[in-house]
Amino acid sequence: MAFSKNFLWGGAVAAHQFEGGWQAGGKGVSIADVMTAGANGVPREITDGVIPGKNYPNHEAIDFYDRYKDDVKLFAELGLKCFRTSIAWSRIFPQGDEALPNEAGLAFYDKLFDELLKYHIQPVITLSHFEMPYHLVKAYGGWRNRKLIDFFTHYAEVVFKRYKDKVTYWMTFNEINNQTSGMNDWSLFTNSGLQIQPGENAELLMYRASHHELVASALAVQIGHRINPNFMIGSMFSTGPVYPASPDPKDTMKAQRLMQANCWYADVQCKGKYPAWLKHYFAVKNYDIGITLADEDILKAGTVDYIGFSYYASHVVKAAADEPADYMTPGRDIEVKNPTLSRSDWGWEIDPIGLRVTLNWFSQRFDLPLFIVENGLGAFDRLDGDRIHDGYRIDYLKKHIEQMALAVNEDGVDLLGYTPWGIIDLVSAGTGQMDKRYGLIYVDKNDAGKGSLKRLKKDSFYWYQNLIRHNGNQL
Ligand code: BGP
Repeated sequence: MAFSKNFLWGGAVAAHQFEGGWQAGGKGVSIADVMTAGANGVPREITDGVIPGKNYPNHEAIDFYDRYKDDVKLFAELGLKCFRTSIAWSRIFPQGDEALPNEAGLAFYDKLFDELLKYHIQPVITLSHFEMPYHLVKAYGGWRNRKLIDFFTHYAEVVFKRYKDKVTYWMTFNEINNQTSGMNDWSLFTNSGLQIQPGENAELLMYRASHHELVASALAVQIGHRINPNFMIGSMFSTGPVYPASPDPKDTMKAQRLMQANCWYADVQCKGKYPAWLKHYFAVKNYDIGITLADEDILKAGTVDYIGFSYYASHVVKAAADEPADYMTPGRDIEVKNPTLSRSDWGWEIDPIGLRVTLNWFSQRFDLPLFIVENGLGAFDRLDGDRIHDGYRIDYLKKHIEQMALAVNEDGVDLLGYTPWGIIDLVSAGTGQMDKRYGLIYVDKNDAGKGSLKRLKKDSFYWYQNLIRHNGNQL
């Protein structure tokens, strides 16, 4: 195995899932601050503002805000070359629509980036990771409103200018494609701040909101390159192959449709234009998305420099017996368990070869450098004194890195780096729980929000440390 000497071994987190300090330094309420913790199969609730007495796990999270120096020291000991996090938009613009930024919020990220750079760890930054000021939802209806393009690009410009000498790798929106595949209250809210009212067409609003985000993203790419031509500004998609359940061509047609539906954002962000099938779909559905000629020019001029993506699992689908001719109707997908794969405690299929499939798929289709910015195993960990023997996590990471190496060495994929998700235990985005752990560093806190917040190194910490030391050549 041979990774380039500049290969970016790292770890990934997102501001709202680990910072805490939800009101510190003048931070405004973000959409993550109005989501409760789920429990035992009960999904997270999106409340109307912050309601006293409810359990909001992101408010304290793991208190990185106050402990960042000690945590960065652990990342340095681990040997990270880069660290992927996001900027909490509501720290910089508490309401989202102010003219002037909040200096205390900007200063926090200055301190954090300086601390990382002190140990030669490159910050890799997402501008919006399931996060926006809640005020933009209440006052403007989230991304359904075109005005958000101005608010977002203003925010992007402010942080690009401020950190132009500290950050090279950026991403605009985290898993921007989640809203199409999810199409439920949670995915629409976290991706676009959409709250669908009775009688509204959720699909139409989702496409409109996505279009606004894509225009904002393309403008941000252009603004960023003007501020620092060396910036690498990427997209970020949630990915995973969709396999047909059988050799029946209908199942292949269904699988292909789902891949298209999941990856059209990549066509827009990487090629600068909407794919023909989707324009056709808008016309058939009579959806007025509001795509102007000026928007089309913006999309063309603001294509990304690399493709960042998350990879956790693959999927298997089957066409319905009465599958409609367009194979598109939302909510009609029949997901089938893959008999050849095992699953995580949360039922996510573990498919290392699927990562190689994904790397090849993106590489052939877009011919851009790739960056795996999330991958990992959410699992229950057990303490054994002060140790956590998480051999299952090591096994997961090892098998994925093996496939990654094959993609680089055998298939010629241009891969910039690898940042496993939740390098330190944090609040799960989907469940709001702490006990769905991804970290190589354990944090003493449970689902009920109790614990000392003490950090402990898991077995996987030492394993990854050794792997980085040998630049991936010693699994
Ligand atoms: C991705 C998100 C992350 C993260 C991860 C794991 O979709 O970008 O924010 O949370 O998934 O998901 P979960 O936390 O639900 O296990």
